Amino acid sequence: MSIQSFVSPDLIRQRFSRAMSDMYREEVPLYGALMELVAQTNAQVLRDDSRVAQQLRNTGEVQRLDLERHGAIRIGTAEELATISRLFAVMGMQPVGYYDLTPAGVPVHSTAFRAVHEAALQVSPFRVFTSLLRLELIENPELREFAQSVLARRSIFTPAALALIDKAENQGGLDEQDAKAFIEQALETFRWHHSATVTAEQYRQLSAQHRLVADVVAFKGPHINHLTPRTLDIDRVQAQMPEHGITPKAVIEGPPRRECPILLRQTSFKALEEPIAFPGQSSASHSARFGEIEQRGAALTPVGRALYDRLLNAARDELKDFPNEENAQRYNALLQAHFVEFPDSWAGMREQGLAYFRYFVTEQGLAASGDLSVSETLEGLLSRNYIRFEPLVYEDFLPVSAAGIFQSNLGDDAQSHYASQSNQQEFEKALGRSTINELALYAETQRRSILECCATLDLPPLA
Ligand code: OOG
Ligand code: NI
Repeated sequence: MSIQSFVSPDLIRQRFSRAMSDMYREEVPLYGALMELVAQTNAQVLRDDSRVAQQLRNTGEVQRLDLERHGAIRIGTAEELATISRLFAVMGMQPVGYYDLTPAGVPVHSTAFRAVHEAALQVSPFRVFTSLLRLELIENPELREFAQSVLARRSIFTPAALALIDKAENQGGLDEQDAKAFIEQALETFRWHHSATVTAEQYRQLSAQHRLVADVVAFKGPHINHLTPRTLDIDRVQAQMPEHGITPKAVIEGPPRRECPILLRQTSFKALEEPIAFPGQSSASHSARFGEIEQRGAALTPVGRALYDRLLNAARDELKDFPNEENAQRYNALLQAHFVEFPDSWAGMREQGLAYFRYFVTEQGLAASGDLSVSETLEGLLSRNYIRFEPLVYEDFLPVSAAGIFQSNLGDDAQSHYASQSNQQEFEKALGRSTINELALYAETQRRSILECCATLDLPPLA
């Protein structure tokens, strides 16, 4: 079979992301309402704020905005994680970053599957935050063994999905017909199942250990638990949610509101109390699925990230409590006060090396391209307006924010403390490969953009 007949992994991902969105809209009607609210708000921001509109046009993000969403799943075993990694690879998604949630009392560690090259992200920025349950943290040995035995019996992939993953790996891709079948079959893994695989009493025990343990162990597969659209103004959406019958959590996770947004701001709301059926006649309810929105800003360098972490921790330390309904106003004020230290202009952030940027040749640059000296510097080209820059958008997640999202959706009684260290090695052993360092990806994209400018301007490579 010739290479030409394969559907590109980027297109498979784009189609899969759409199929998943359609499935989720059917399963969780509030998701449809949220998508509409976000689309309206984004259109309004693009109309009202010419600076933001121009920036998103320059970077091309405006074209991917409507496609942009992330989902999240929770996996039970190492074997499941290794296979999900192969499934995502068929769609050009790789595990980026390692997130340890145990310090926040959530017994999982995680990665985010996503495309890694800016050209691929442009076709579809679809991401899936994927957590692996750490059963070794369950203290009761009988319950732990029970959970292990339940998980060992289940198969979360359809036989056809497994066959198509093999086929894609062996052939190096999938043709049109196989790609279509793959999308249908892969989607089955993420579907919600109304019936539990354990008895009502076993569900109760698992749940008493941790709600998350029940959510992973008691069901047939890793149902997608939320699908998050990207908004251009999270405060505006948050303020309008109540009118649309949506009650968000009290505090927006991440940095405070700024002129020049950085990293990621997120808020979530409980979507559904689901009736579940147990073998036999009994039933109960389970809250598995929730809604979330996010606003993305600039990716930070290690220096910028260290500053962000320090200021966030300072605000939280001064609050002396987890942010909640009662202290939300004070928390926001503390965040604003501490983040005064973080420069709020793109130029300032670039000069201090706090964020990653993409560079573009300007009209003037193009006009001058034949006459430039080989000893040009980046700063020299910038100062004469031959090139300009835009921030690189953050494509990843934040562990403190993720912990806040987990907790608010699992219920407030879900906080526990685990005496365990972060274990990236163990996670990667389960995954069957190493995770990719997200900072290296941003640095490469920035570097590629500088090299492209040099090529366009007929200059030897800078930096
Ligand atoms: C994942 C929670 C984390 C985010 O956006 O940080 C997350 C989960 O609840 O499974 O989705
Ligand atoms: Ni999320």
